[in-house]
Amino acid sequence: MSVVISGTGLFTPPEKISNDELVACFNSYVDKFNTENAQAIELGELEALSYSSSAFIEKASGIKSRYVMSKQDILDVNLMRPTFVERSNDELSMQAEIGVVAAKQAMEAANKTPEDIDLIIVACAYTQRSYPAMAIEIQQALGCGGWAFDMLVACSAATFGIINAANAIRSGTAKTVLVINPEILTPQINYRDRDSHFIFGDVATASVIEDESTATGDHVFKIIGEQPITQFSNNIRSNIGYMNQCSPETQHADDKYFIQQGRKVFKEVLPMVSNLIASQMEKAQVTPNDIKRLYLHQANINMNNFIGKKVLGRDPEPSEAPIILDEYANTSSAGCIIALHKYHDGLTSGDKAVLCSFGAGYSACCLVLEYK
Ligand code: CO8
Repeated sequence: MSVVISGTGLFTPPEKISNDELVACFNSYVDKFNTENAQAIELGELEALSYSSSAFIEKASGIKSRYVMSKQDILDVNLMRPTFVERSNDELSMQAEIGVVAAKQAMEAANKTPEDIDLIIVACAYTQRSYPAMAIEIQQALGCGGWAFDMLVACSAATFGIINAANAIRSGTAKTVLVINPEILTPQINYRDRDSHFIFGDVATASVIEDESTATGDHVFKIIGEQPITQFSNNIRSNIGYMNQCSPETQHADDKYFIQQGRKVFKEVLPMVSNLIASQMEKAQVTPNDIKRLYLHQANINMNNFIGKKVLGRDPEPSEAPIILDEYANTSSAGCIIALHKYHDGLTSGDKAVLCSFGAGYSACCLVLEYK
């Protein structure tokens, strides 16, 4: 039995924030903070804050803009966070809503109807509530049967989700699976933190996974190699969770947002990922010359350039290792799926590709694909 990715979908939020807009708000906050705390700063009791800069952001990360679910309040210096009207239990929740849009597109691309889907996996960095599962809400919204569950693996959720889907198909517990990645990340960004205020955006992606024999989509990728890997690290961390309210004194502390040691992540994750891809290519008997696309996790352009060079043994052409983080920023697990969704033109039957995620945990996952 061969399992394939037979269709993908993408929901892009309607609002976009440029680096200049984000930096202007951050720098207004810096001015406000330094003015309000001038005396303490003068006395050496507090450190003055420094400006952020669009030039730094673009050079250090490659990010130029990001799409968001709530622009106005993120750029309001007195708020600096998205705000959403809480929906009633009878309304479709926001994360389910954007997941449904991406899922419908993926089903259309794969020529599938809701009746064909018998498993839905919502795989992402955060779910907006603990239960009922977002996946079960989406199952109802789409009118699918079968079963559904949520899983969280930070930036590797989508690829780990695809592997879970493939295993469900191989075991016979499902025939056609939707893996949905509704990544609403902006609520977890500390917009007052210069090191991380620029990193993430919101998005949703979806993929249909099925047996090769039932696939009729126009762009079908057969999974010919797969390996997830994890290794514990505190270098990317968020302590947000259901027990926070039990410690009221630290309930809203900065560690409840996304925090990372970016340099350490860079240094530690690069060899982990390069080795993982090399081992999977060897196992699938695929050479660097065979690889026509590298669909990599979209966190940092310098990281992707490094991995691309390591895998191919030369600098990849832009078309070989598509970059979407310039426009979308880091969208956690959805990033490599956006690249796959947008950049499959020009592939011909038999071409090989690598789909690879890496991020918090640490967690990484490499799928070797063959274009059908
Ligand atoms: N503007 C101007 N200067 C700045 C800014 C800024 N905004 N920020 C930092 N600087 C300064 C620093 O103060 C430092 O100054 P100095 O040299 O005087 O000390 C200098 O710039 C260099 O700082 P860094 O060393 O931190 O800069 P880097 O070149 O390392 O770039 C990056 C920072 C872009 C963060 C980079 O380290 C990076 O991308 N690392 C890899 C990160 C990565 O891949 N992380 C994966 C995390 S994503 C994930 O797993 C998903 C988690 C779940 C989703 C969470 C949703 C919220």
